[in-house]
Amino acid sequence: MKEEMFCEGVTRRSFMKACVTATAMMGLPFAMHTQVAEAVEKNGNPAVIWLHFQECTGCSESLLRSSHPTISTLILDMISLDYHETLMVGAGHQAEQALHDSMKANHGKYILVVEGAIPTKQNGIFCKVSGRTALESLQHAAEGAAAIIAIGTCASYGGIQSVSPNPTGAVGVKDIIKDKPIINIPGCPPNPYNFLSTVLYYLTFKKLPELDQLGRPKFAYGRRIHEHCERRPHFDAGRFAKAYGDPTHAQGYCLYKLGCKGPATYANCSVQRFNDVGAWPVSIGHPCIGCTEPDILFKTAIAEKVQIHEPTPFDSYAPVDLKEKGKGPDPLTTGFVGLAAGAALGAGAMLAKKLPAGEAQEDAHEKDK
Ligand code: FSX
Ligand code: SF4
Ligand code: F3S
Repeated sequence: MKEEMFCEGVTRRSFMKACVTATAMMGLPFAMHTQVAEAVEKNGNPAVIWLHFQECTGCSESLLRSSHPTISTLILDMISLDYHETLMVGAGHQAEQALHDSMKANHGKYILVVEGAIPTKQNGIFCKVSGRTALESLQHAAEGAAAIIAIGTCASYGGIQSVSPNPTGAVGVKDIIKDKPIINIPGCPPNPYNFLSTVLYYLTFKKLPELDQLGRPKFAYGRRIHEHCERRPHFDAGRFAKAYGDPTHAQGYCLYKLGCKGPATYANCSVQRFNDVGAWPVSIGHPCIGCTEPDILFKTAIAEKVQIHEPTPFDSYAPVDLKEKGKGPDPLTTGFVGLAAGAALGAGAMLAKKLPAGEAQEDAHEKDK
């Protein structure tokens, strides 16, 4: 039987699955996924202007490289992407015309997405597109925007360009635009689901999601990744990887002693993994480098250990059954996590998994040394 399509390249089933995932991520009741889906169908296609400044385009890449059910297709079908320098077919005057026309026709209504930092020294001469500095382009495009999404750590806080001595005076959108609602979706690059969920939230409720003090949606950045990391039972049991590639690393032990910043990093990548391949840095053996945190990424050495402020109480350590290797939640688990947000997780009942058999506990109790 031929599957019903939501749009070209996305089946209705995939579309509904993405709505369920996004609904759970937003911490909304399961039943609301139909409201989210209806909102997309009714209010979809808001005009979006996407500007690129100082960055590596990894944010767009991570969105476009998402595998089936093609989050990118879904996003690109939900919005009317009127201007995006690396995606649009037009170039030169044609592209400029498209930008001008969209800003005029959708004045006060379009969503402005900014990728990359904005250089401010010497009147911003370090980044120019079409004869205009990034500073001028941003100020001009922000004027008619209904809301601004700063995608990636660069647009949120300045990112790698702003690292001392910050030769170009790079800053994030919030440092320049003061009179518009701004949502930060940090991450270098950010998880495309966070962008998708933010757009869906806006389409469904016609307002911004609740933000934290750094302007990030609380539904995505409300908890530290350490709270639901698949290696957490090893942390609690005091088993740490000692070096890259040695048996402790290969067995999936906690990466804290290799410098993992998970205990101080607010993000959801340990729950809603990147795209559909189910990967995130810690799952593939690399310590979290705190890419969503302005004071950690590029400011703390990779091997440097972060302070543990809230150690797990002894009586809530994960059970250690010695048969199965620890493994994390799959994307379906997201639904449960989202729906149980604040309850189970807040109570410290993290997604504990059982641990491998017969492992030496020579590292046990070493973690605070
Ligand atoms: Fe920055 Fe995005 Fe890092 Fe790169 O463009 S957040 S350098 S992944 O791509 O802005
Ligand atoms: Fe996971 Fe890192 Fe926390 Fe270890 S320190 S449990 S690897 S987030
Ligand atoms: Fe970034 Fe750390 Fe997640 S580096 S992608 S916040 S694991």
